[in-house]
Amino acid sequence: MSTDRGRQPARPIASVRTRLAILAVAALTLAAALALAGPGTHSPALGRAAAAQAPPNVLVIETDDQTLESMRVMKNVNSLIGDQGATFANSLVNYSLCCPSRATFLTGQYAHNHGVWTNTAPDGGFGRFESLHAHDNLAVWLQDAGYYTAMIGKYLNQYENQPLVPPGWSEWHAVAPEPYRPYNYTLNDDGTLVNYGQRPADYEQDVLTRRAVDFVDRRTPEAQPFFLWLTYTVPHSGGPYHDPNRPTNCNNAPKPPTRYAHAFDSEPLPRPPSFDEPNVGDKPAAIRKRARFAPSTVAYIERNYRCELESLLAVDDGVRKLIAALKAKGALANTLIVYTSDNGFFHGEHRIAQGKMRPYEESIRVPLEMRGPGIPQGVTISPLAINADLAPTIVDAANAHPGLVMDGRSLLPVTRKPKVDKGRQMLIEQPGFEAIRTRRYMYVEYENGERELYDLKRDPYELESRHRDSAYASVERELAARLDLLRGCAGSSCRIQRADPPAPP
Ligand SMILES: [Ca+2]
Repeated sequence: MSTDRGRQPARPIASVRTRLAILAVAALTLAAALALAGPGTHSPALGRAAAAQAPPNVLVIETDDQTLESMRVMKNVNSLIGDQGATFANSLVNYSLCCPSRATFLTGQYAHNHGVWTNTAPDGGFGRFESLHAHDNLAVWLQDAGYYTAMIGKYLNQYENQPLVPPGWSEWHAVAPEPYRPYNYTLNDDGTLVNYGQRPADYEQDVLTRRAVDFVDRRTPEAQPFFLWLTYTVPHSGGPYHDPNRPTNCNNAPKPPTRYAHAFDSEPLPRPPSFDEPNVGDKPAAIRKRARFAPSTVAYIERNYRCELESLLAVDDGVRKLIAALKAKGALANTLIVYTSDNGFFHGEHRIAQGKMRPYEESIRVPLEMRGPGIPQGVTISPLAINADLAPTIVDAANAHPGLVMDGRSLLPVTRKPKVDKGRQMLIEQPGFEAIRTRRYMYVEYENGERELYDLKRDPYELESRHRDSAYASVERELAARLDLLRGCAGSSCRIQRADPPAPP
């Protein structure tokens, strides 16, 4: 938990100024060339030069607790982002919990390096992040690189409008201190606290979309590129338990807008082989002690699942409106758009009715789709990605300079050449366990000495841990050695690539 680990020497301000000066000279040179070309003429070569030099806008849309499985209902996200760019089929998070995951987004670091260990003080939450990284995070780096930066939605847990606008943000629209209320919440507009009521038009996700569309409308005529982090708060559940608007069957569950009140009323709850897992003898005691589900528990999971999907349709509408706004302004082609979630969620797999913070796939896998300059259209990327890659990707696209040693890597090269990936070794960690996820295996070491090992190629639902299977002894030894290298890694030592150890016949 060293606080200065991974810290680079302070950036020389001159280098930022020099870079801005070079950009300005380049822009002037281009303007002069365009003036010589005369009005009405069009030079494809100059067009390419301008496109190559203009830093892209960056729009990151992040949901809260959204599973990969739920992406099947996000028709606009899939058709307007994934189909127009890259869909990452195997994207993970280092620590599947809101605040640590968002701290990773803002630093490009794994939890053991960024030091935000949970959602609440003293080891986590906004206060912990701010004390460690207030003046050195993605927003600050992008501002230094000449970007206009904005956050709309939920910021880090326990952010309660102190300070009214944190450093690094040119514009600020945070729902605080209670981000999960669909109605009757407060929005902090650049330091002015605005209270929203309980009319259908006050529905939080739609208000966030309106703020974001307004932002795009205002900022896209500007030459200055923008970075917008739009963080919706669904499908996370949240109070109040009784809302004035339909649907009442989603009280005490994620709350959809009235227009989607019953869109998934008859949607069946997915029941993969791991649902209410019949035999958990291979699993740690925390799972073994769980009883099979009572019918009332299954009904609860199903209702919650349906309300989640309905609430996500509000986000899907928002993405359609945002893309339309960018297109109308001619800014779509030069905007890097990223869609993701901060962590996954359980819906009954392995006898876990709800929640996250476990090493199983449902918890650590998240949606990740991106489109933008240089990203090929309609590609599916099977190599592993992780949330620590997002900051490096954005820094790469924006030509910014990170103040921290980042643990992830830019995803832009792998979208063009998936074969550059030789087998990434991802660290999954949180208090209580550390794990290594490779393309084929998941190996977990718990603090109390328990172990799990899954061969995901043969057992994608993680039904049978092989940690006591002698046929897998050499696989386990090798993964344990690799995990030893990763648990204290920083920067390049987190990015080792190895082929998977061979599985037994
Ligand atoms: Ca979350």
